[in-house]
Amino acid sequence: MVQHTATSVVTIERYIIEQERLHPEATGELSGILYDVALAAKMIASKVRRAGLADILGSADAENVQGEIQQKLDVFANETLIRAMDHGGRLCAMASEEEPGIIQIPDNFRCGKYVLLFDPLDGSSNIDVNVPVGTIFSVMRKITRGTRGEMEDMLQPGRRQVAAGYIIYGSSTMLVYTTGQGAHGFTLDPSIGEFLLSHPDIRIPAVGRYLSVNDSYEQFWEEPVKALMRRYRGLDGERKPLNVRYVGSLVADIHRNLLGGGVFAYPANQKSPKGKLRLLYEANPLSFIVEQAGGAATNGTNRILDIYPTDLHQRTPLYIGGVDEVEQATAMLGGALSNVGA
Ligand code: AHM
Ligand code: MG
Repeated sequence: MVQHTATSVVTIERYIIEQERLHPEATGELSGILYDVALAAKMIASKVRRAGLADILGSADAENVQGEIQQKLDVFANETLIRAMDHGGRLCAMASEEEPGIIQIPDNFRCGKYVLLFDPLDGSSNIDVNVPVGTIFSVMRKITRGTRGEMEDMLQPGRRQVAAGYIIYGSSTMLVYTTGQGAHGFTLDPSIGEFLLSHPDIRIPAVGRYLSVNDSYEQFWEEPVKALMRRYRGLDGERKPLNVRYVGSLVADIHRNLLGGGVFAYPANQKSPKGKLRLLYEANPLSFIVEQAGGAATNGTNRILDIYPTDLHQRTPLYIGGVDEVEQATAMLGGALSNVGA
């Protein structure tokens, strides 16, 4: 890794190029995908920042003062990502939480050797109350032989991701990504429109501080999950209690715990036996990042990154954060944790 001091000004473009130079065999295609995602992120950030003005500038499906048609933000984010990514010649297909099937590259554009999976605007129901939302993305190498991307290219276990990241649209906009050499964070400087390196080589604190869980589902949890949550809260006397913090916006909850330490849990419950969160668009990319930061992620019985997906929109229970807390989950839920940490 190229070392930078806390005061060097390093743009995301320069950082990606420097990382690429460490791999003489790299073709630059992956770097190109990351630039394009960063560009889409800036476009989405600019729109999200104006979200509170939607009523003033025009209502849904009506023309606003700029002559644009107002769109729901999640639809805008989805289309922005597709338009930013479909013509670069680096992808052979995409998949989005917002679309039922594979998104093919239009015939007039070249197909590349990667697939991109994304959740364009996670937590978008929080926009109305000015709570942070996020974009999550995952990049896999194409494994099938033809030119176009196929379902088999999408349904690969998360450990085969070559890059993953998220963007948090909060009090500032941040992009955190990994290509398997640590997790690095960049903050958007809106005055110059650049993502600047602000959090090189993020490490999740070894001592957890936070527990993020929606415990309004407690009545529907199985007994071992209830016991685990009592453990996290220090109610069984086995550990120091964690502090409960739940935004209800996945990227914001993960981001806080990544920097502050702790665990995020979205267990299965009797009403949602497979949990709520999506393996390919949410759990896999976030698990890759958290593992690269020295943490871990499980569905309770298996490491998230080892799960073989069978369906594009598959859901999974998720316990993700510091190794100690995730190990506690696997011990109490009957799983075995392998390959934790980076
Ligand atoms: P979405 O993809 O429909 O936006 O839902 C995902 C969101 C996550 O951001 C968040 O962690 C979770 O749903 C919250 O769910 P709940 O309200 O059940 O706690
Ligand atoms: Mg989502």
